[in-house]
Amino acid sequence: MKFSMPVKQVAAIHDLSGCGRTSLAVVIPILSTMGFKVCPLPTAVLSSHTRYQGYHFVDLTEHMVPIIKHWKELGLSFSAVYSGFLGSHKQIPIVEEFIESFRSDDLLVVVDPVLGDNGQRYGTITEKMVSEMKSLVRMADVITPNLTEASLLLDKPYPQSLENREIKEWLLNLAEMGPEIVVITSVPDSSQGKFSALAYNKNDSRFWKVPIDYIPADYPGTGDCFTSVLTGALLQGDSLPIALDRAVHFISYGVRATFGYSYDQNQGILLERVLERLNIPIPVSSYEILL
Ligand code: PXL
Repeated sequence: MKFSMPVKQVAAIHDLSGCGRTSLAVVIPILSTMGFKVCPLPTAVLSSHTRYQGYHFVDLTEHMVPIIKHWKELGLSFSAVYSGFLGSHKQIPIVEEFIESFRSDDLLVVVDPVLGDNGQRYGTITEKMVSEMKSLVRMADVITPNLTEASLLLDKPYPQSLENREIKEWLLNLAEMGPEIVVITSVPDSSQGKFSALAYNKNDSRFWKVPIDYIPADYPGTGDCFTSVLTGALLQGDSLPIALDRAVHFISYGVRATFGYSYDQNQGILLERVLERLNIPIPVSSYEILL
């Protein structure tokens, strides 16, 4: 007998960090709240994310293949594969093989090429990881680099600001690498004080932009929260601009809910305070089409 699957399943390929709200610690609650079952394939276990000093890091590369083998034996299938922080460049071919072996017509492949932020690579990210990540993004339907990661993938210097014309070129260049949908987050506007998330959809050749007011705080894990909401929204059937809108406004709300406290920013946004907002009808919509 073939079992029915009342809830869509997402394979989430990320690390598990015990302190700070990043990776699986935010991916699972967000996607669960949005109605999806998450099957975590952990890439590493860390005492905390890498922005804290002195973190303990356990690379799980050698455990991934046996885990995947067991999943195959169990007959698992997925509506989406969503990868993020990887523990070693040796995991890239494993993730590629995973995607190939779970491919189906309606599998959504989301790759967040987690490499760095604010113009810097994260502590464990090597040059080899950057070059291998260029190969993984080819297999994705959707990629969501921040501006630092986009510059690493395109071998361009990290820019202080970008004109719309330039950011469109970056989006097109990334789409040429393979993905149908490219989203770049944390893009400073040339007009001061604003940041935006921008997206390009190769299918209809349209560009989208959702601006956001700048708040002078830097919370780790917001990229993971962003891509989790975007993935959940796309799985729920939202259009790209609405999914982008929901992801940006969720982060913005989370940052505002957190910013008023005197608080260790490395703990990330107070996700527990804002999760339920994921289930209210779209409260704000501020997307623009870039012509
Ligand atoms: O949020 C991205 C991320 C994921 N995983 C680990 C990290 C970071 C960012 O700092 O250190 C371990």
